[in-house]
Amino acid sequence: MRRIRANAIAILTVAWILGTFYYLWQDSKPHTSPAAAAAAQTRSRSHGQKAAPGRLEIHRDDRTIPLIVTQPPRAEQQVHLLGGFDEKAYLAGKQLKPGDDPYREHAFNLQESDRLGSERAIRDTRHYRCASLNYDTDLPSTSIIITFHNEARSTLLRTIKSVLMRSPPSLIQEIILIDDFSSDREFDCQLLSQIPKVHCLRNGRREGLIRSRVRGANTATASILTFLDSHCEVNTDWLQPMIQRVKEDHTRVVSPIIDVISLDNFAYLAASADLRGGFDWSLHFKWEQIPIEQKMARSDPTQPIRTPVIAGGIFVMDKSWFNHLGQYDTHMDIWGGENFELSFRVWMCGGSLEILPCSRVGHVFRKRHPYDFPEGNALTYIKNTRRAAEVWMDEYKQYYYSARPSAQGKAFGSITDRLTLRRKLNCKPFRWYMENAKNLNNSKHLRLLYERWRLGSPHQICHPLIITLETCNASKSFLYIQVN
Ligand SMILES: [Mn+2]
Repeated sequence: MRRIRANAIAILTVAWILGTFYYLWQDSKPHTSPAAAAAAQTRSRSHGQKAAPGRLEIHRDDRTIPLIVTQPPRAEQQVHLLGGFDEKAYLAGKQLKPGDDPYREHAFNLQESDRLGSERAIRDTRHYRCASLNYDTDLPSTSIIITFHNEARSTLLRTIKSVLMRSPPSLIQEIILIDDFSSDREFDCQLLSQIPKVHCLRNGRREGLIRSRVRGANTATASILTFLDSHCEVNTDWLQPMIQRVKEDHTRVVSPIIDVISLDNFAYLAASADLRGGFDWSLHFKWEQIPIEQKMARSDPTQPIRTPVIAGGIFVMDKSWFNHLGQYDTHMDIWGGENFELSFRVWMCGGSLEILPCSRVGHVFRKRHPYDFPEGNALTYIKNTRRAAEVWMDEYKQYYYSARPSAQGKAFGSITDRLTLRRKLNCKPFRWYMENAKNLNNSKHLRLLYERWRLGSPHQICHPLIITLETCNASKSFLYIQVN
């Protein structure tokens, strides 16, 4: 009898252990299921590069604070926040006409955005422990830089107002708007400049995100730069964690967890706190699960998550560090690829990248770019990513070209200046980025894979950092990367 009971206990224990391992293994797999891929696609910055994602699936974290973030400001606060700016007149100046397709101009439901108004209560999506963290009382202030091109008035104003409502006023030195030559919007800049702390610059021709941001950074007067997209809503205490980390170490470049604002009904949805930035060899940004070892080592959910790349739309960086590292590659056009160039450069030239789980900013993720690329969407993306690959990826650029054969022979301009910069800054090789910034050596698993590759294992392992399930077709491979 006793033996039977002991056997039963042993069997149950083994089953429990196997179950636990299966659960962890499932959890650490890259996005392979359509639902996970759809969620990843929704969160990815590749607005409209691929087919539309399916059902929106967001990890809802029950441990977050189920509270409303803010009460709408009272009338006297409203005056204080917006000064002489006439919000009603501004919003009424450009409205959807009856019968117009609400998605046509902005690739999100404009009718719903307009209906919401400029301030609303949203859910505090942070882990509950974030609310009890303390930050220095003497944090330096920041210049917020927002570039826009034909942005809807209601989303742009909501971005600006959420910053004013949910940041300690002493931390906001100024909000710099750069109107990137929006069509028939000559007056937007003039009107928005009436809001206290807001300055607006308008480009005389279409420059794109990259040169517009550099223009904004050059006029910024604070020692810390905060780049923000033009269709966001910042959440409670979004700014303090980021400024604190940059104040402690000016070489850190930090970004928030980017929550999802539904493009259909503008619902504010919590994003998973277990993701970091990644990419495939064709240089498409992807969200990926934090590696299992790193996940298991995380005992405190408020701790920063080191990330190989950032999504690029929202981040905080010390201004002198931004300038020291060569700002941006200003020969990149319109949008795309600049986040890889910046991420590689930061890691390889002595800095680091982090996602801070206690900072949350909502963003409207879209399925397509609502604006035109003068040179065409694909050509611009190729030019920009090719510049990033040629300057930073050394011998690894061959993987980029095999994943994106159409990039061969496409013009990408001169990279002499950027190569000179790389030499001047004495940046490490891309191999170092792959092996150290992603910490190959600390992973037994990857070391094993490396050995198998070195000994000539066929098919599955094309390279220690590229693992495929089928053949060594680079376009189907994914990068197995990690940072501890
Ligand atoms: Mn965006």
